[in-house]
Amino acid sequence: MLRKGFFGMSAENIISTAIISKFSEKLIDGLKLDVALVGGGPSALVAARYLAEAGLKTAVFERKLAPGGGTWGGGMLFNEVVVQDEALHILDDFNITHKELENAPGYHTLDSVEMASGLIFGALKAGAKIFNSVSVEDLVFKNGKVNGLVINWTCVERLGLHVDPLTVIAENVIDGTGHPSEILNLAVKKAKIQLDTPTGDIIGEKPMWVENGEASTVENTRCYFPGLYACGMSANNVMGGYRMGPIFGGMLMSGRKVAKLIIEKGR
Ligand code: 48H
Repeated sequence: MLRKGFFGMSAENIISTAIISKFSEKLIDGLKLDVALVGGGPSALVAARYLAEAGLKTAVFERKLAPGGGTWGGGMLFNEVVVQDEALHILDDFNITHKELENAPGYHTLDSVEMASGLIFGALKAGAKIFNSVSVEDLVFKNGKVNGLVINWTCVERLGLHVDPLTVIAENVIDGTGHPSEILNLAVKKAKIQLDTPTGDIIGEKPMWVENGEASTVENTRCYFPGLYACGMSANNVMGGYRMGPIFGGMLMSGRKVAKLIIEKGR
């Protein structure tokens, strides 16, 4: 039996007020962060979990309604993905089920829907906040350092409405936007930043070479400008790594690595 709230508030008023006030609390709390992650793909979700677990105030800003990035669709919409031995400990930390291939030891398959939902759940349970349907459209850039993000609702972006954004201040920004490296691109084009790459610019992703792509994704996960890191496919793209298709160990290990770099820097 639903009861009336204080001052005779109706059930309709109680529900709407609760949602507006709780979301506002969450958003106001998220305006000043230790780490802001752009994109809620697998690498960023892994990073968010370990960062939050280490006590850093962490939030993920994801353009789509559902975080998870390219995880959900497996390979060509067959909703299974492959992960190699080296990344199994991360799946285990998230309690995600995996099974070794009998004919190819070292390779494991898992359900991509369990992976996406497990990573989202794990990041949230560790204390990271996820703001979905929010697009990052610009950076805060002050005193030669990236200082945060400029955000707006994705529907505002999609409809091309002339609505000014809001701002999030963050000590560390991670570009987890996948193939397009959107945030590093913004940094180069708008802030005229020279990234820490051989050309100062984004080199651009190369074609498929699984082993090489997996290794270079992890290797290229690092800081590219004061306050600005890249993980996952974004890190691969910025340094001109090879793509690897629907094997996800590199993404998971990249998330683990960027979290470790930021946690260690903080000590
Ligand atoms: C808010 C944004 C913005 C923005 C983008 O691509 P993702 O899944 O990210 P990764 O790098 O963790 O994983 C890559 C993997 O999914 C993949 O594509 C692989 C392994 N490909 C191999 C191959 O050969 O093709 O997710 C990125 C997320 C998405 O959810 C976007 O919606 C989001 O970032 N995003 N969110 N503001 N400006 N740009």
